Amino acid sequence: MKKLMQAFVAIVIVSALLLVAINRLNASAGYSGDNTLTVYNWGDYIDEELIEQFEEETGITIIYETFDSNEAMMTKIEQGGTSYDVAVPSEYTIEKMIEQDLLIELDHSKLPNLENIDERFMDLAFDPGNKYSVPYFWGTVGIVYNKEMLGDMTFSSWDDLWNPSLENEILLVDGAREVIGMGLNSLGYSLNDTNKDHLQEATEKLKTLTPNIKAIVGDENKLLMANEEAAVALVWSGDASEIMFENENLDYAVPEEGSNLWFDNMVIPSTARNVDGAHQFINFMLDAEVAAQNTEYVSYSTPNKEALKLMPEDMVKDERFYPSPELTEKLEVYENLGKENLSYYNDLFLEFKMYRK
Ligand code: N2P
Repeated sequence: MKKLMQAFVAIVIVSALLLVAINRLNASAGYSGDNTLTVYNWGDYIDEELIEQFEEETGITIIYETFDSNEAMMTKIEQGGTSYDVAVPSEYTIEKMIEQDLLIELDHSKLPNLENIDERFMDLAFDPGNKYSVPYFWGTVGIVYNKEMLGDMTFSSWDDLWNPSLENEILLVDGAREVIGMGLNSLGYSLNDTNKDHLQEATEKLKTLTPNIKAIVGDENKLLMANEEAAVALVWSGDASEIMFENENLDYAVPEEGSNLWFDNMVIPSTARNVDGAHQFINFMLDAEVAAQNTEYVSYSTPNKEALKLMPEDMVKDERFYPSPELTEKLEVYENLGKENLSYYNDLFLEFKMYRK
């Protein structure tokens, strides 16, 4: 009888221990939010195979969402409905998010692959010491055009877009800073101009471009240009690079009056639930092989110097997409102009879009 009692007690103890263990396992399997990671990135901005690879390597499930402008992304993060663990804003938006306490400081000890990034892209004015953000892709704003459809036309000046022979041939990227900025640059003003008269003047000038504009579009611009449904588009450099592999009649130019140099960096929003997983994901994307695969797939310019060594030479040596420091020095980086000025840019962009209707 005593033996039976001992066996019973042993079973009870073992069961209790098993229960505790199962609970722990459950907790780490996501019931506590530990095992998923919500990533918020621009559209067409990752090789999705890499998402699967990360999931297999870590056991973390990624919930992946996309946005098409800094403004849309930031509004969503401010509202806080979804808790994003990683996001990829551009420089002026990063500055704004730091100011509004929307980002957490990164733990560099968890990002050993950060050493793969070229110094040139570290410690920039919008985030000194990369306290809150690390480089993902970079590029310029310029004009992709179809040499075959346009004969010997070139785009050394923004004003070339106003050529009457381009009637209904131009696509514009759907970005307030990009389009208003193009208007400002074409008048010789800075991309960061906040003088209301200059901004009005730029908007009025843009309105006169209306007959030449076919559409204001997002990522569809690539398909339309690759299929020769338009002859010219104002784009981010990487979009041009991608479609130039598909259609050899296309070329890319940055007009001489100047243009925008931009940086998209990875950040961890303050609403993040899986801060450790977020660091793991960021470090994974900074790995040389991962970054090389991602860059070959997405076609934007990588700041990862170790990845460049693994990529095809014709891609890396192309000055149109890897402009030298001497060339990029002539370009302007968007500054955080403050809430009021930024909403003025957005209002003017809306006014311009309405005018077209
Ligand atoms: C990718 C868009 C890149 C955004 N589709 C440039 N900041």
